[in-house]
Amino acid sequence: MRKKGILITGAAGEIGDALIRSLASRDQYQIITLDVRPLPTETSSLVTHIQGDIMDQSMLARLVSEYEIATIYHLAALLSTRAEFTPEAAHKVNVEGTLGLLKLAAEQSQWRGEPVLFIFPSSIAAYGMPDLETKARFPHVREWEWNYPKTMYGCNKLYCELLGIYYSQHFRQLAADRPVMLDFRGVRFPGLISAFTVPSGGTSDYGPEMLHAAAQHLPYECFVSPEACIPFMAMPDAVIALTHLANAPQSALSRRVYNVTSFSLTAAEFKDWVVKYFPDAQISFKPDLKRQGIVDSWPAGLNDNDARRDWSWKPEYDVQRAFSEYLVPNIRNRYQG
Ligand code: AKB
Repeated sequence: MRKKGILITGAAGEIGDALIRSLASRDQYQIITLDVRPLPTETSSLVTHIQGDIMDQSMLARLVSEYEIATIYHLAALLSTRAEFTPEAAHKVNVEGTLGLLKLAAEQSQWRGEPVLFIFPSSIAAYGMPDLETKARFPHVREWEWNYPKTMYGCNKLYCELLGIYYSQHFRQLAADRPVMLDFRGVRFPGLISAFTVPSGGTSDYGPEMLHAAAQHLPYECFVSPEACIPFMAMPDAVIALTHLANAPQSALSRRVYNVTSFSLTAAEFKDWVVKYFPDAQISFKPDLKRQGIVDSWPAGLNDNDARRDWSWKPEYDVQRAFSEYLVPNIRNRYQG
């Protein structure tokens, strides 16, 4: 008998950390995590961690021989800035890694006779606004608009959404009487801000970096201009989005990939919020052409009406509450400790 489990890939990253804490507190299934890195001690005691590469097919085969995977949260990815330095390596991890897991999930769905739930965090990087004037004219982009990503990471995310939809509709049947497909669901996240971890390799990182630097009394040079504007979300809301989408009845879903968002800020407004709580913060602006270009190509805001209607998505943290109740108290605690 295989043990039932939930698999989280890329578990040592920012979303992984928050998701493990949330699932471990209420899920009855065993949580199996996978990452090329070890997990921090605080979360490693909550799960069974496998240190390995999602590209390692024999490791994945061993995994499914031991566990019946009911749900996969596939978080592993090289983020937008890092992916621009090594685009082909990013393609390997982001696309080939996802393809391997989708195939595994599709096969497992047929063996189980029940769909494996495949939850995929996508990104605002799946969009590509052609210029700043168009970005200003479309402040709340819908899921099907401006799907012209400009980064390798954005191309990877958009394509993997399509692969997920493909695998949930077509798969070579292993047996004629078991035409069960996987259940693929994705969310397009804005820039995420955690009080407990600092991001690395992304382009929305300037927001959280500004805040974490200020809390440590460190000067910070922001790599985009004060006018640069994108949507953001506090990490607890990202976990709520993933778990609520996972728990939604399939009959309620009118699409497979949903926008979710919370608040949009320019880099100057982000700085103002940081300075409100850390008045001695030393934040200056020195735009990096390449990273500025990436942020300029992302929408200033998302329309998440479909998520709100279909599975009652609603962020708990607006900008005021995110700073005053989640970010600032926890970050202060972290660095004072
Ligand atoms: C990144 O900056 O690459 C990510 C994202 C917006 O998906 N945080």
